Amino acid sequence: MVGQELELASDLDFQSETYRDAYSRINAIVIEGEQEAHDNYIQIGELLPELKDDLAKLAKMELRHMKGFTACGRNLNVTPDMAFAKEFFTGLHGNFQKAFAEGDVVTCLLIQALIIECFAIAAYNIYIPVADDFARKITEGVVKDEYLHLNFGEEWLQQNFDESKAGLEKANRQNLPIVWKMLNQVEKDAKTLGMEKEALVEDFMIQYGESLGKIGFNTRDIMKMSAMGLLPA
Ligand code: PL3
Ligand code: FE2
Ligand code: FE2
Repeated sequence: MVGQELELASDLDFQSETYRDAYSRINAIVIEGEQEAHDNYIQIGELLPELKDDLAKLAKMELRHMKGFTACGRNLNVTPDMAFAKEFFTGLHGNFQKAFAEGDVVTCLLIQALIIECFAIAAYNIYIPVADDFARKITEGVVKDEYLHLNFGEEWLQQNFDESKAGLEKANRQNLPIVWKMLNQVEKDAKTLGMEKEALVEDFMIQYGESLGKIGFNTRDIMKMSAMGLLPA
């Protein structure tokens, strides 16, 4: 596996038109994702006023990530396709805003601190071995922070598990299929950057399943919730 990745990495031409075209969309997705993550943590802070300062710190990290990835695109002379990226996130964005308007902090945390962070952790870990030197260093720093963000969500949901369980199951059913759709949309461009969809799916499911286990779900629950991803969005 590692050998295969290294071989692929050496085949990549970061300056080619094909690579840069795919990067214009993937880079935009990551920039938009980090910006929305910032906004989401600020909003979660409004729902959890006692944790507002902690959440503001997480939000600030997201802005740093956004700037780091903006520099990665600039370094390759790529203009990020931000309109594409906004569209890419509409499903999760709309569901987050709806939950926020209802004061539904459990759904907000599931979308941002579990689903989006697990998606980011999987994507960044798969990207690191095939990235250009500049982007690799930035991404290595970013992914460490994402584990902290995931951990924040896990801890809050674990401490409030009994009251959150049903809400988490419902939010999982509504949002996991959207992630599957997003993965399919990004599959071709990710492959151009040397990232395989199978690896992304595998890393995402391992990370997400582990998180659900830490929060308090048993194996049977986790299997059931994972299978929900396969139902129509
Ligand atoms: C939360 O902190 C960040 C949210 C970002 C979401 C990223 C999703 C990435 C999917 C596309 C995979 C490509 C990764 C390549 C990195 C330049
Ligand atoms: Fe981030
Ligand atoms: Fe994050």
